[in-house]
Amino acid sequence: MGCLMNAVSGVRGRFITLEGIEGAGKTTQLAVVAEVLQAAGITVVTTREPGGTPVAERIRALLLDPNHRGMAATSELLLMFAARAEHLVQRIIPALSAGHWVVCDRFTDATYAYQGGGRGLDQRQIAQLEALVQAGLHPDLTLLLDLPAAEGIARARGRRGEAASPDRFEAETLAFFERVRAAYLGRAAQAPARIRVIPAAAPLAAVSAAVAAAVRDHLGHTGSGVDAAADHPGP
Ligand code: Z5A
Repeated sequence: MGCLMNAVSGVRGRFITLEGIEGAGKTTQLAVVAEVLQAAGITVVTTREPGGTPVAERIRALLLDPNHRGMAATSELLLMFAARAEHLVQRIIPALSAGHWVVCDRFTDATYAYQGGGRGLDQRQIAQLEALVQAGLHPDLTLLLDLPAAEGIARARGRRGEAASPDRFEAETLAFFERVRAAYLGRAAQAPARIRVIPAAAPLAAVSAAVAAAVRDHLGHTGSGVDAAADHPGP
């Protein structure tokens, strides 16, 4: 724990996360964020949660496996944070400490939205795990891609194809994703300086333009930050 605190205090790069219900366009927009930052001369590490390291990707496979549909919600919560602990120590903190910017597809806001809003777990328990695992490290900027749950589900279904079987989260109900969306919007209302809500039901070009503008705005506020080292693509 002491080691993590020391590592966090040495962090120099910036941490940007993308959030939203399934099909919101996070994976698509991650590339836009990376492109804007790279054009500003910043070294970018892209990654995702759950996942981003070999151990965390193994945990991801457990979490998404539709054969584990009966997994207890508390087990799911602990696995999310186990994957996150590994991801932070092995990948995110070293990258930030090297002065790189990390752009991550989902982070702890997803835990509040899915395990808190979706599964109904106590937000205070999530906050305790967040404090333990993150030791005060939080995203500097979060882009919340917001769209009606039914639309996100339809997009995700279209992308994977009607014939393919859904993973453990994709198999959830519309009501589940509506609770997740509401929890995300609730968090955005509580942290408006960090979480920028981007309307994501708009055509792709409009969403990409809004995402690029939000990142440029953030760059303007940070006055950042040129690092000409090599690029490090994520998984
Ligand atoms: N989870 C959790 O419960 N707790 C946690 O703490 C964390 C995660 C970290 C895996 O996440 C699951 O883990 C996730 C929550 C849970 N499950 N769910 N649901 P994931 O991020 O890997 O899986 P996902 O949310 O299902 O991602 P996704 O379906 O890939 O969605 P996306 O990345 O947001 O969307 P996309 O792939 O960029 O776009 C989807 C399709 O829509 C694709 O065909 C695009 O071309 C299309 N698209 C994108 N934008 C547009 C616009 N603007 N118009 C039209 N079409 C568009």
